[in-house]
Amino acid sequence: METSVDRIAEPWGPRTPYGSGARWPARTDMYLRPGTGPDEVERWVPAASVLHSNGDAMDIAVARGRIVGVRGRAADRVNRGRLGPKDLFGWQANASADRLTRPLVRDGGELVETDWDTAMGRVVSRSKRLLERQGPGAIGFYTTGQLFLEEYYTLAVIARAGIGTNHLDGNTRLCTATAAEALKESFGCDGQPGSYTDFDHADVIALFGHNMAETQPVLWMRILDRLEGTDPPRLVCVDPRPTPVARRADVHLAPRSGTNVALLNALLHRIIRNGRVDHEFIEAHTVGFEELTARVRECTPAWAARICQVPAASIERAAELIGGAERLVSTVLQGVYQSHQATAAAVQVNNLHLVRGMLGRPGRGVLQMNGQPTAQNTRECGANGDLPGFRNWQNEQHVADLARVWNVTPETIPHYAPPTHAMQMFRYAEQGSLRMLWISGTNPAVSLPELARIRRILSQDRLFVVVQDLFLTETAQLADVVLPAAAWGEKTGTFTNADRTVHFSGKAVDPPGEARADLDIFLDYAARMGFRDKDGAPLVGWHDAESAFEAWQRCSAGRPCDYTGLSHQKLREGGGIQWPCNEQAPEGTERLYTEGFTWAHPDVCESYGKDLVTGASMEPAEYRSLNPGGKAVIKAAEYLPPHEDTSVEFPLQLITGRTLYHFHTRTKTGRAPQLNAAAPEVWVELSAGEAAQQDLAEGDLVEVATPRGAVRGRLRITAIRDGMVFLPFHYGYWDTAEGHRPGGDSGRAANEATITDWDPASKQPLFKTAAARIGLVERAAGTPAPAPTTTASAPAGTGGVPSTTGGPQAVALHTTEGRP
Ligand SMILES: Nc1nc2c(c(=O)[nH]1)N[C@H]1C(S)=C(S)[C@@H](COP(=O)(O)OP(=O)(O)OC[C@H]3O[C@@H](n4cnc5c(=O)[nH]c(N)nc54)[C@H](O)[C@@H]3O)O[C@H]1N2
Ligand SMILES: Nc1nc2c(c(=O)[nH]1)N[C@H]1C(S)=C(S)[C@@H](COP(=O)(O)OP(=O)(O)OC[C@H]3O[C@@H](n4cnc5c(=O)[nH]c(N)nc54)[C@H](O)[C@@H]3O)O[C@H]1N2
Ligand SMILES: [Mo]
Repeated sequence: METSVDRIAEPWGPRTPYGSGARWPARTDMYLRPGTGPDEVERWVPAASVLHSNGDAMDIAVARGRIVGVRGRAADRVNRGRLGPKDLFGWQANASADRLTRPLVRDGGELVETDWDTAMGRVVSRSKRLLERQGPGAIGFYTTGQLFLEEYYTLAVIARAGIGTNHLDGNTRLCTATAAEALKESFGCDGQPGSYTDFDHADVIALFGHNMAETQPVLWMRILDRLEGTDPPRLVCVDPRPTPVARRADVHLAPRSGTNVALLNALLHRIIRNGRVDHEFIEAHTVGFEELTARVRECTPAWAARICQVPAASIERAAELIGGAERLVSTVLQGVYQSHQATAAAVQVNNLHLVRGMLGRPGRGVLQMNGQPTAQNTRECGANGDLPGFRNWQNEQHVADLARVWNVTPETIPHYAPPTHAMQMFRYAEQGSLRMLWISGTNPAVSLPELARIRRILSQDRLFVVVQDLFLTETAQLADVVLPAAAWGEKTGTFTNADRTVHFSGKAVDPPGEARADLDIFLDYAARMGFRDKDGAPLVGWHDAESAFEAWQRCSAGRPCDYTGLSHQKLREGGGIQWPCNEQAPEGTERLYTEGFTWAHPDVCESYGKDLVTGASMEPAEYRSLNPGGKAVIKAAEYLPPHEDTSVEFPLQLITGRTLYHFHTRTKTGRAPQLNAAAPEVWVELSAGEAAQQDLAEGDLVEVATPRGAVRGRLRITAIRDGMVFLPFHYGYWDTAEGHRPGGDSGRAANEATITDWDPASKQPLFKTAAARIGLVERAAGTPAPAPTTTASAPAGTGGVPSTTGGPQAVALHTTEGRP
């Protein structure tokens, strides 16, 4: 059956209900540029989405050398043909007239166009001078969760063995550092235990600080289809905002921000008290249960209710659902990772699964979610604060093994301390020990906390800044050298989604002008720098995406993220496959830990764990005595109050986050007309009660201020909890209508106001815990806030706010498989 739907007005499209344990029916979504018929498409090039971590598989439609649309792949395990609004419309940004097409260098204060030789020449001569005068510690690399596996691996080899610096991290630090840390703390190693197919079996699904409906809309479609089918699962949602998830939940807990640990400890308290634990599983597979029991003994629902400001009865009800589940799936995302006590809270969700034995079987899984499309690869390849292949920097044998793969001496690879995290790299730049920062695929002048400070750091004369991007972003405008990169659809590679599914993404069209694939830029740098291995052969011995993939396969061999059974060809032809994929598991691995926690053993684990309060790394001997047999670690945590709490001067909690239609700093979604129109400007959310108290109304222009800075936007009154203000963080000072406003304070980026503070264990910044005040700037005069009505920002009242629609430009096609 074929239907067409305005996918701005109806972001999740039509339902295809299915029952517990059945296969999710296919629904193929397609959007072609208006006026283009399917018969005009000359080629369909396999790819997957890069606008979230879900890995929606799609084909890119090409006609006359241009991308003209996209279509979901019905056979793929991840999306069974479905696409979200950003997948459907986001590709249009590729053809934007303001793409970077030539390198730029700063001359006499201005950025001017130049050729690649000149631009790379400057990067190479600065690198060599710094290496000679100050050593490798003067050079840092800040990358992303949005390049391809082949690119991260090449960058990791360049930084860790070529330059020999410890300063390499991704913006994954802002994104999924806590996911990685929580997995390491509980299971000894990164890698999602669960699988998306667990949603097909679950009888209870619990989402912790995860607005899945807006941030992974295709996975939410899977849950919606279960909710409409036979034996629907029960939903628990923990989120202070009235998200579409919260609206569908059987129990919605809306805690004060920063109180996740108190809430989770109360859930654990009830579950243990009521004997809803699997003693056999605990005995066979875990250590630490006694300590957890003691830690949560006093954490009654009534105690947590006071801290979280949610009804104790609701906590009890949630504990009953989770405690009674036979097939429990939990997901965790930024409401935990970017909030106070991030790692401690994320680990308690793992503990819920460990004490209930809810792992390693269909419908029993935890997903410490990723956010960015390729964040998993940043971590695997060691382009974040880890060594490649989940090797342990504190384990000499792991370092020696990596040195063997690279044919360098172990001393070449810095491992005297944990790899430097991004927040520390910016601190080193601020203090002056870091003199060159190469930024690829991220826009820190909008996405890091406390932007006035970030602008100050990046504009220093003594810091040489290289920015590699598609556009002249807020960050690129502060650079000394700007390198124009090819985008998704213009280059070839692979990447891995949140449930370990690896996809191939092909080159559909040529990049504009002289723009080059990130891989080619890194390879060019390696060649110009002349990096050698210990026998004098080139350190980076590959020359294209396929040979880079093969090099990575050698590095991943025998590791948890084993790619040896995959190839570009296999992925291109067969669609997504979950790692590990090797001789023992040639079709990939659906679930980890079906036979015990194999990667937690002291000899093989990626990390010995950290103190969740101080962040201090545990010593190998400590871990060995705690966990000699390599079981899962149940790590308890005490609730501690947030560092920056509300006060008389700053009475509101400030949280920040996303809306369905935009991706991050909008370099792509702001250039896609349908997406831009759905949420064209920043807004501010407040509850009706709070607004009445401050004498504010829908559409009023207000200012949200913290000790760091202020943001102005129009007010949207929603069903958000009292005492809280929400800002979307998407809006920098770049604007389609107004052009560039370089320099100065934007007044509309949420991060003007956020705090420089991070979780002690994962080092992830706390974008969701700060104190603020709000004040009126100008009355509305009848204009509502420019916030979508289809999402968490839906107006609390009904009157006066027109519904968000996309019109004829936003109509997509759906072909649905016959009802099972
Ligand atoms: N549309 C869209 N989708 C995206 C992205 C995007 O930019 N736009 N980005 C992708 C990326 S990189 C990421 S990381 C993910 C993020 O995906 P999510 O984590 O789902 O998105 P956020 O809006 O950052 O935060 C989720 C929720 O946390 C809640 N929250 C805030 N403070 C607390 C707290 O203390 N406790 C609890 N329990 N909840 C709290 C907020 O109310 C918010 O609804 O989305 C991915 N998908
Ligand atoms: N206040 C607040 N701040 C936050 C968050 C929050 O919830 N609240 N969330 C945080 C999170 S989870 C994340 S992930 C970050 C995201 O923050 P950023 O990574 O800074 O945001 P993006 O806009 O995705 O920036 C990616 C950049 O890479 C460019 N790009 C895209 N594709 C390519 C490519 O193939 N090659 C190259 N070289 N460049 C490319 C894009 O044009 C864009 O400039 O923001 C963080 N900041
Ligand atoms: Mo993220």
